[in-house]
Amino acid sequence: MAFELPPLPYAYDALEPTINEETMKFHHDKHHKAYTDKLNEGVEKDPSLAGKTIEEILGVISTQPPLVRNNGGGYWNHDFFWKIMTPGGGTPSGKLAEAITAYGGLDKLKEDFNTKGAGQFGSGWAWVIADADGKLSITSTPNQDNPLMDDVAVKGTPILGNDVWEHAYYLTYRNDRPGYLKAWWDVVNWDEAGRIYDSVVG
Ligand code: MN3
Repeated sequence: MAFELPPLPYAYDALEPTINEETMKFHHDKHHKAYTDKLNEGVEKDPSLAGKTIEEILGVISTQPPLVRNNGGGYWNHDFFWKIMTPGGGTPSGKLAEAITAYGGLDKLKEDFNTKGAGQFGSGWAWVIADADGKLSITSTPNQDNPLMDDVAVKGTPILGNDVWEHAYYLTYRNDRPGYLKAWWDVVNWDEAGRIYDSVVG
């Protein structure tokens, strides 16, 4: 069974002015669709991947060619990205809010995340991840790698992630990646991030 492009959970213009409609249309309909289609090409070429979930594929990504790595990562990362954004944003609550306090507070979390995202050379992602005990940390990955891959430097469960490829921000922010990173917090879906966090700590 082929992977399908998941629909955006809101309208293309719902995240304006943080992310504009044109960016969302290209990002979802062109970029995410291309990752989805190419992932399916890769899966068709390897019978051992038949019936596997995307998370299962990411868990054995060290055995896979670049076609599956880049597009499997791109498929998962963008599905996650749409879900952890929402119009109007919000604030962290519950166990996730407690974990952020333990980390050093929300301002520190944002600052460390923005620094990591701005410092990722070339294309990639910045992440807030949780370990099995629920401890939060900040990491980044190149290209479409993510912390679920079996061979990345820092593994964990993604709680938040921001796409720092130029296609994610260039139409509005041009070369100002730090400005995009700073503005992005206005559309973070803290309810969804909290649900993911709760699933980690049980
Ligand atoms: Mn992208």
